[in-house]
Amino acid sequence: MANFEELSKAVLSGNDNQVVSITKSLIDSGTDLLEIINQGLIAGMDIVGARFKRGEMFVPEVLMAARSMSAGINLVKPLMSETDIPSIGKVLVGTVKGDLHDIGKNLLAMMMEGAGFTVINLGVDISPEQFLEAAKEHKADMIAMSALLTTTMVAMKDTVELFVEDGLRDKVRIIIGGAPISQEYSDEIGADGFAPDAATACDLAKSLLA
Ligand code: B1M
Repeated sequence: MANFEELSKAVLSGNDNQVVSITKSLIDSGTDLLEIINQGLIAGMDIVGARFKRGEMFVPEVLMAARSMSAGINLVKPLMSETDIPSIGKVLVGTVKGDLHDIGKNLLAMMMEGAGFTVINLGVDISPEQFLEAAKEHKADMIAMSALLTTTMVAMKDTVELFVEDGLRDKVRIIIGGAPISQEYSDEIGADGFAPDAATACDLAKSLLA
């Protein structure tokens, strides 16, 4: 019978077909659905996150692993009721206004999903007003903003300010990242934190929502 270790190894190697067939076999054998997610699929992505942080895995491999994990999650999720699906918190992910770079942002969204967050990927060129509206609409616990240009990173400051003006700042954690971003900048604009990479962002988000 298929086991969790085989499933996490299949995620680690980004093998969609294997992930799908092992997940199906676990479902068919009556394995607890939450255990398939936590001990197989997310466990695999945890290893991916740790290896990526240590520089032992690279962006394309991480994207493949995340995609294969999603293939497994997509089989399990429809069989669970909304309340049975575990979530550490709801996070809106987006690239800021004027900025079209989405590779790092998509990596972040996939890794956060793999870490157990409910992720809504808003896309690119997201204005402060769009972040605010989406935070209200989805009752988000956190927004994670990405910026790759020195000319667009200022939109992060505008977004934090808009959340303050609207009175929502105390209810929503805000984390930021991207090539030109630093902890110093995060402190300067009053965000809750900065992460240099997607795996560290997952740890930061977990610590802020714990
Ligand atoms: Co652009 N670009 N680009 N580009 N581009 C850079 C960023 C640049 C550094 C290249 C250079 O000049 N050396 C430069 C910025 C200079 C600056 O501002 N300091 C630049 C420029 C100038 C531009 C244009 C203005 C070029 C032009 O048209 N004259 C233009 C702007 C368009 C716009 O956005 N309005 C532009 C366009 C493009 C393409 C469309 C061609 C393409 C984007 C395609 C796409 O995203 N779909 C592109 C690309 C590919 C790059 C480079 C080469 C690669 C970026 C990337 O995807 N890296 C980039 C140079 C470089 O970085 N070496 C460059 C891989 C990705 C995984 O890394 O996004 O950094 P990254 O994400 C990392 C971390 O930063 C972090 O996690 C990831 C790793 O785990 N992270 C977060 C990211 N977001 C996070 C959010 C978090 C936490 C961590 O939240 C908590």
